[in-house]
Amino acid sequence: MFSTTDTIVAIATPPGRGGIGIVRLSGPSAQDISCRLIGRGSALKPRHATLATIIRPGDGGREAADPLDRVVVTCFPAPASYTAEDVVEISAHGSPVVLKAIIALACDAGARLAEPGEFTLRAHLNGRMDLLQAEAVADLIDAVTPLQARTAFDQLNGTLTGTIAAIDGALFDLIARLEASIDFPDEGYHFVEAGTVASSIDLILQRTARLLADAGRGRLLREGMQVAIVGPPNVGKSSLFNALSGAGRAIVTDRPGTTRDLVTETIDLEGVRVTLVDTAGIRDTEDVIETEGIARARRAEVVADLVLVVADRSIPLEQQGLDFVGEPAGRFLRVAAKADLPAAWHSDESLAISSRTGAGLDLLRQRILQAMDVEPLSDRPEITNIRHIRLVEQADAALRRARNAALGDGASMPEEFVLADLQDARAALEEVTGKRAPGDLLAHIFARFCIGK
Ligand SMILES: Nc1nc2c(ncn2[C@@H]2O[C@H](COP(=O)(O)OP(=O)(O)O)[C@@H](O)[C@H]2O)c(=O)[nH]1
Ligand SMILES: [Mg+2]
Repeated sequence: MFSTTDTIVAIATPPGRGGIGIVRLSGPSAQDISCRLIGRGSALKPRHATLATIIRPGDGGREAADPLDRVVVTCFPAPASYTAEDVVEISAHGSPVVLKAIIALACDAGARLAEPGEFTLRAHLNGRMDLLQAEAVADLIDAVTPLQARTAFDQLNGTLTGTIAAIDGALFDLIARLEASIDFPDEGYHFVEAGTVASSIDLILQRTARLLADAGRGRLLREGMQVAIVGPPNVGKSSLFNALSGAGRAIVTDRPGTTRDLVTETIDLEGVRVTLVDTAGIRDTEDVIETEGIARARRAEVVADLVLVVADRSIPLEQQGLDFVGEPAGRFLRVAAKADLPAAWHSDESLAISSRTGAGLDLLRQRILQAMDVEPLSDRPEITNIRHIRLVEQADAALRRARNAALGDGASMPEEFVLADLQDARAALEEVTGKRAPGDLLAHIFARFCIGK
């Protein structure tokens, strides 16, 4: 991918202004470069906060050297650092101008701008963390709900790594015994009997099954779900959006056709990250902007995990072009809005709510979770990332094939077939942790990171 022998630098804190902004360097020259920035002759004391001044060097002529900022410099010598290389963190005042100037000075002194995720990539390549832990770093940073953060931290902490390692270890053991049987057929004894192989595989299958049992929940927890609010104009969609998100993001007026673009807001629904999408009311219109808004609304409806179809309960349904007859299909939930006003219709298949009084909103939140098949996410699923889930499913399928081959026709077990399937299962598991990773996998995964991670 990119060179791992040079020294990289990036702003590690988020864009914008703050009390503190951190510039991070990693690589063989990290200490030298930072000492040059602060005009220090002697080495920095490891893991010690050192107060220093960043000096912008003069050009020896008209421009004199001048101080840039007062900073705290901390050096983490290899290998006890995030990347397992020499790392220096410079905590400056959190001003983008100051931080960019420090980056420029570091580059003048021989550092290179880090690529997205390059610090974590180095941590992985240097054996500090496996691939799934590196992915958990990104998940932890991206977490929106506390539960998402906790599951990501579990993975970073090594829970899933441990589970995978245990399965891999059992596989390794079984493969070794089978290989011995094949390699020494004349020794006069079998290292494993056919029946034993099948039952050993069953034990391993129990572990993959346990892991996969939680996968659906885990995936939902990690990825969250998208809920689109659709319906005719002026029925109270934007008001419902604001009530559920607790923010006044969407404009509410009594004029139909107010919402013309998609408005989204992410909320925490019992630990699940839900992205609410408010849409333009669907109607015939000549207005080009509104027409585009309606096209976007239709697309949002198609991609959403769940669609709230909203109607105004104080106006006859026919006038709104909706019928609400029969059970709604799985992905749709009917909402009868403005329940605080006198009702013009009633439907058992819809949920009455009022954004004005808040009536029915708690029930609606529950219905949203129910519709998505989410039991309360009180305990933490071990596996959440679709890449990991697919690979464990592959391993599980290979194990099943191996077991069937082992059971084959009893006496004559085709050991080679069993072995090949067991090797496939191992390969899949090793791709989860990155022990075995196809060429472009790392590039693909780390491209998701931001610069400075
Ligand atoms: N009485 C009452 N009026 C509401 C309620 N929700 C929305 N409205 C009013 O209905 C009008 C349209 O609301 P809005 O949320 O913009 O509807 P949208 O066009 O579907 O997004 C506004 O005048 C709101 O004040 C409600 O729960 N009760
Ligand atoms: Mg609206």
